[in-house]
Amino acid sequence: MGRNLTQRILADHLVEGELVPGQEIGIRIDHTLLQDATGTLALLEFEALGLPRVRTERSVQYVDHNLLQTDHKNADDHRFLQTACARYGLVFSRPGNGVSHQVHMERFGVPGATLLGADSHTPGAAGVSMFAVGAGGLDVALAMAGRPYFLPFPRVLGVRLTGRLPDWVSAKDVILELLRRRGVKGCLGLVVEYHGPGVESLSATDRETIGNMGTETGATTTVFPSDDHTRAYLEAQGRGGAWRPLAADQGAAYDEEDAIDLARIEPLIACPSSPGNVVPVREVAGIHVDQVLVGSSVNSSFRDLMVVAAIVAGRTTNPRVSVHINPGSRQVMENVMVHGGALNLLRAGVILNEAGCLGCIGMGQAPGTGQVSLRTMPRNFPGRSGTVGDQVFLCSPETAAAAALTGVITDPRDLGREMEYPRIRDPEHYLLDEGSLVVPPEDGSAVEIVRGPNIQPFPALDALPAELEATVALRVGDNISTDTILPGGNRVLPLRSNIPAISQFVFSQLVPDFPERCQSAGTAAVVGGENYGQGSSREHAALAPRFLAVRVKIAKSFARIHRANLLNFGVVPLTLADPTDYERLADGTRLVLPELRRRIEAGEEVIPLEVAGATVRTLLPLSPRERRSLLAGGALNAVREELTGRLEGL
Ligand code: MIC
Repeated sequence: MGRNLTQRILADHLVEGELVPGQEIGIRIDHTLLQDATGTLALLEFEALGLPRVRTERSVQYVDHNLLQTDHKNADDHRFLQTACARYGLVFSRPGNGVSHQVHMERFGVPGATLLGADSHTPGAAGVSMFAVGAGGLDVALAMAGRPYFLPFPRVLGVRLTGRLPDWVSAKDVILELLRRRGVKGCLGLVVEYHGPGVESLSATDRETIGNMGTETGATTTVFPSDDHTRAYLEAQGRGGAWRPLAADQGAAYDEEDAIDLARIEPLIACPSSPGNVVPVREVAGIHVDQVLVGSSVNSSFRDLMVVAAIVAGRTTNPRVSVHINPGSRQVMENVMVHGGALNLLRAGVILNEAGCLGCIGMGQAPGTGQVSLRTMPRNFPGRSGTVGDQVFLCSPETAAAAALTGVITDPRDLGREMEYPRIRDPEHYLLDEGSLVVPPEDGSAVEIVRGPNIQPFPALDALPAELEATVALRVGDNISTDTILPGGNRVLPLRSNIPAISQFVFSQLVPDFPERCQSAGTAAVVGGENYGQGSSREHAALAPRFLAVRVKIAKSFARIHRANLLNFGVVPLTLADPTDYERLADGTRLVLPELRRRIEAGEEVIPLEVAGATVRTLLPLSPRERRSLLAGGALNAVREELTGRLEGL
């Protein structure tokens, strides 16, 4: 039987393991990307490996998160990143040049190549048919060192697309439809591969939208075929030579199947405070809106901005709504200017911001108390906007533009009574801008890396002890995101290169005294429900608690990237064999894990916990590589041990 496209790309990049679902495989990584909020730590980790230069085809460091310069910290980090890039051979994308996802697709994306990014929305590069996966910074640092990326060989969900999107409905509604059907953990362990006749009606940036936000379904990544749209996009980017056609083999099979008739999709919206809380826009129409944000991580392409510009052209946005545009890249903005969009937006009262993540990660643009914010971004987890008790809805640029005009949530199809739907065509040739991409020198060995006081060394992590005794410092519920474990936002993000300082914010949204609880516990545990750690790839959500002495996390189930990050930093991720045992593990419960080290060394997968005279069964399925990392106290220790004496062999 033929292979689907996911299997073809993975087979092409396989360096370890076998293509058997569930088995761990190692794949060769062609490109890596870092952004500044994850990149400082990742570069410190890369540095700890002691290599002179990255060993990938292409590694890029973007500066898109920590853009506000309210004191020395972000500027310190940017200088560190720029000098480290010159030293180790990464391209440096300067602040203001744009969001990693958008710029990478524009300037570097290659169909069929693998991309590992320290940002969970990396799968946006599905827009140019990359196999693009989000991971913790340490995994990306190891890929930069030329090591494979390890993942369980995924099951593939084939989504057959038919039909064509109606007027006023766009790519965001397609991914919202998948989220409506499957929720935030419906695609855990799956790669979502789109195929079928409907694919050809979606442009490269439409596919980027679907891939980027596909992360919110829990999927490992999203894959699209490479076709004439892909070629047209790459040619318009002046990179037609990078194109090659790619598709599943004839008659390829999928592990699971779904189908979407694009013609039947209607405008959808994710309500507060989960991307999985999706309803038709008409069901919430009429709710007053205070803020509209278009752009950032997703829906920040030329088409997305131009459709808003066309809708508001010649009108004034509602005076009680603050309307912002965050372009995906400087190049996008330049093209919007050339095609007249910027003037329409400005004259309508829209605020044009620099290209970057901004409000998407709470870096500015926080809504006021009790205010409703409509955003085209991929996430609306509680408090992520920077405002406690926030009311953030996620929708398409069309729905956002309609609310910007009317001041209330509005089904954009209602605008059709007064105007024709503006179908935006991508330019045949974009105005290109590579001026903010700093290419590293051939030999960077003499470059001095500049470390301001905000750059603290990577903390030392000890190996797993023979036995663990811990106290439950906090028990939380289902679907806890990494935004809740360790917030983003303007106050916390600038501390990403300073683990002692950032650790003071762990669980600060839920309890004010988490660090003190850990201190009095000596060794601490955290207990979670289903899908613990969903959302961002930030490895700080594993490392900062570890720094506070959290050595064990026990949950009903874990999100993919967070589980990998826990193992990377030597935190034991135990899954409850019987989910009802969750009730026994309240705050303050004392736990003993007898002979933990011996059991893991022996490959035992059932780990008993002694709790108040009873035994709770937990599960710890590990690959040999994960086992080594956990025993060593983290992947960096394990790799260092492996490298000792054989650095050249890497
Ligand atoms: C996000 O959308 O949560 C982020 C900000 O892009 C993160 C990365 C981070 O926490 O820095 C992500 O998704 O990985």
